[in-house]
Amino acid sequence: MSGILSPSVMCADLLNLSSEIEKLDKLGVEYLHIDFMDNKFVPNITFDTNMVKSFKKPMKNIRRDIHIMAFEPQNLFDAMDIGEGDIVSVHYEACKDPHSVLADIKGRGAKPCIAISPDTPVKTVEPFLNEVYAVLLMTVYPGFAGQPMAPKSMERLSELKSLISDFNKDVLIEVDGHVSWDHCQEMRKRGADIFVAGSSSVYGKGYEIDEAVKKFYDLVR
Ligand code: S6P
Ligand code: MG
Repeated sequence: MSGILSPSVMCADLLNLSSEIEKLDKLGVEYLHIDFMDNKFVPNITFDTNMVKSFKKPMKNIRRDIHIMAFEPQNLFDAMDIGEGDIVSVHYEACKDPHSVLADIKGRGAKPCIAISPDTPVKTVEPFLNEVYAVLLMTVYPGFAGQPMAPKSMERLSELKSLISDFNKDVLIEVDGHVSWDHCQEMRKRGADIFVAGSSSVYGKGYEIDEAVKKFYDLVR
């Protein structure tokens, strides 16, 4: 399978979000990465639930990749209008009962994913491999764009890939955090499938978005 791109909308031009989404859609980009933060699980706020819902309006083919950095995320699903076509990541560290939260996402017709922060052991995801579409491996500490890669991220990616292979599961790996021009190819080699691209690549300086997207696909396909 080819590498899948998910540009992080918190790094886009926030005053022109409709046209930013339309541009990605026209370029054939698969996903729009939407970071939701509750200012409790992480010390920051990005978009509210109504905004997360509104992102659907300008979308034709591109789909929402909703990364929820909030405690007990199931309380937000109605307000975000989660349903078919969405992929939705919830943090292992933020749910009392991750199994039921993942089942709730699936019940709405969306694809459930489990996210883990850099200090959570990779093996933690093992009990969820039967239930998820993807594991979202945080390669920075959740909360902010523009951070350096967290230590041991590449080793953790390889460990996750072999865990999934050992269990013979058809589960994708999404990498999120400093997925830079310099890192994305190595991440691909180590088993990443979905790439969250932000300020260290497609929304960095020097490229128009169409050139940046093409360059990214050239590196990971
Ligand atoms: C961080 C968030 C990420 C960022 C992404 C930005 O909490 O989950 O999705 O938006 O890391 O990309 P970059 O290249 O600035 O790290
Ligand atoms: Mg994210």
